This record gives sequence, structure tokens and C-alpha cells, in this order.
Amino acid sequence: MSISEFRKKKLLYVFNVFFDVNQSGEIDRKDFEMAVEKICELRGWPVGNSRNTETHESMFKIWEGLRAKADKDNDGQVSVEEWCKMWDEYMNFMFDLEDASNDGGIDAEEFSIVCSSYGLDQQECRDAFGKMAQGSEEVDREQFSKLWREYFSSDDPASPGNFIFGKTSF
Ligand SMILES: [Ca+2]
Ligand SMILES: [Ca+2]
Ligand SMILES: [Ca+2]
Repeated sequence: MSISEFRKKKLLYVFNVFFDVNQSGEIDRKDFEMAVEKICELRGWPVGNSRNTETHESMFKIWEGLRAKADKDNDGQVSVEEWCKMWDEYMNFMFDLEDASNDGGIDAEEFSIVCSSYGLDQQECRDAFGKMAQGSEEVDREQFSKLWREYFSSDDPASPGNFIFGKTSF
């Protein structure tokens, strides 16, 4: 599945601004070290301060998680290519998870079973499905990918993509 230029731009924005802190073109541990320094300086948490230690710990957990998921060639860095692939894989993963019957479409039943397993109310999940499917019985992979993109990019509260995670209001 190809990534649209628009979506790629959005993903790259997050990559560049929030992750590739030293602007080397790749994400690695050094970026997280810099981010920790920035945050602790901003908040005034000196080395040895418990908030400083906590920030270190949680940022490195995020880095390890990102690395395990995205660093496919295992060189200790996450490239732009690896970054975009990770988001695509996550979308496909969610689609496959929800399409329990494996017929290429997610229906209201399949959708609400998965979403409610994360603790959401079943009825709300069904309502969310109705909103995202816009009257259709099923959502196929192509539509799901469009909705997914909308979720991460749209500012419009009425966009059908807002409902792909089973919530109807924010
Ligand atoms: Ca970097
Ligand atoms: Ca890599
Ligand atoms: Ca299905």
C-alpha cells in the first residue's frame, strides 16, 4: 500500500520536529538524549532530580519501543523509510485485527468486538462504526486507509475518520 504525498508530509513533520531532534535525518538514541535534556532544562529539573530520572526512563522506553518496531535493518537508527513503513504496518495490523472473518471488509460486529475489547462501550463502538462507514455495511482496506489518514490529519470534528478507534466524541 503506497503512502499518499500528503500523509507522508504529515508523518515527516512529526519525524523531523518531534523525533529527529538533532536533524541528522535519522532517529536514534542521541535524539532522545537531546530531547530529555531539552525537557529537563525547560522544566528546570537538574540531574539527580527525580523528575529528571523519570523523564530519562520514560523517553528511553519510548525509544526502545520505537526501535524494536521500526528499525527493520537493525542499525540502531530509524530512517524516514522505516518510519513511514511503521505507520503503514500499524494501519494494516489494525485492519487485519478487526477483519476477523478475513473477507477483506470490517463490519459493525467485527469492529465493535475489537474496540470494546479495549474497554470501550459496545454501543458507542457500533455508533462509531455507523459514522465511519457512512451507511455502508462494511469498510474495506482502501476505505480504512483513507479513514486512518483522516484520523491523523483532519481538524474537522465531522470527518468520518475520527471514529476509527471506536470513540464518538472527544
Ligand atoms: Ca537524529
Ligand atoms: Ca534502521
Ligand atoms: Ca470481515
